[in-house]
Amino acid sequence: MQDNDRFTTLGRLEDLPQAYREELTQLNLVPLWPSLRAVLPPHVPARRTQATHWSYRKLRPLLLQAGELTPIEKAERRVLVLANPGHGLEKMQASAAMYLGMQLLLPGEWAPSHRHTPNAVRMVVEGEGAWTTVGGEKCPMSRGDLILTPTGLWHEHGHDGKEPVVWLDVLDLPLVYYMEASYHVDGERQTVVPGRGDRAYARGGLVPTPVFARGDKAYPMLRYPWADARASLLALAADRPELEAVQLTYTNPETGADAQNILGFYALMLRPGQSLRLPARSPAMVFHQIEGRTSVAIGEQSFTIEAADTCCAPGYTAATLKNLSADQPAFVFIADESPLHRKLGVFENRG
Ligand code: 1HN
Repeated sequence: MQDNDRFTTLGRLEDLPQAYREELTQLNLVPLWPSLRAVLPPHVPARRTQATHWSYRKLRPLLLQAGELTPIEKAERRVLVLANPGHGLEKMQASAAMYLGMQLLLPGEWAPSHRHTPNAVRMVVEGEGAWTTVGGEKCPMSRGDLILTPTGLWHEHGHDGKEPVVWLDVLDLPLVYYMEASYHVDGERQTVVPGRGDRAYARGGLVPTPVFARGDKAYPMLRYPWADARASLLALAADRPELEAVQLTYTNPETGADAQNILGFYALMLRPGQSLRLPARSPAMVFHQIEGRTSVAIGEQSFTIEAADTCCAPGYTAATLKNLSADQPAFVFIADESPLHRKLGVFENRG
């Protein structure tokens, strides 16, 4: 018998005398060895997260129906959660650390001000005229804009336009809830204060430099307009024809670090007809199609994501994305758990 075979079959709970097991239970004690392989499987972690696709064409009528069924006063946030069946729908998780929801705000509605410990971002899916005020900064919402509502900052949503507005919420709620650190506080309507990060930090590499005092905001840029991200991707693709992955990271312009502490956010452009293999890395990923159509192969599964569709991939799994157009670029918004994995020291890239 080889050394590393010696311990592969461990004792089961049933192997222990009933009286002994009962005595352990009485004292809040549990034997480790019957569960050791489950919590520490060989080579690859157990993952509940399943590759899952949410079609916008299918969910949109149900979200609009929610607008008729439930007034905003009865919902506070009118959201259909994109729940991963691998975790159980009631857990409202897309992955271990990521929550996804599609939120509807109708013209004239107001989603009142509150703040909470989980970090959120909004990726605007459709409609014009809505805004989110975050920490006093009023952020207009247009398709593809990314708006941060980092931990602890007051935020409220309003809508002065004429058509329904929908956005994708991405939160680190499952992780913060698991940590028993998730709570919210209700607040008053915010007073809008002057100053817009998307103007102050409009050009990469140029940051405002006060002479007397450094900016004191932990999150100086709250709105990342899609027009700027799209133009940057096209410029990067044109400048670097050899570049395999035309990708941008949403960063904090003062520190250069990820925009938020736990989840990472990226904009990816696939050139016409391009196929891109993303290596198997430890964090789970979410893909949201902003423009075009992309086929996504995740392990044995594959989906076609159309504009406004969303899908997720478990960690430790390679994904291949292919732009299905031969003459137009495709644009994909990506969220992942990389900042969390890197900070915790468990990040792996297995190629
Ligand atoms: C939240 O505060 C919002 O402010 C959206 O729009 C979704 C999901 C869970 C917990 C808080 C929002 C949320 C949320």
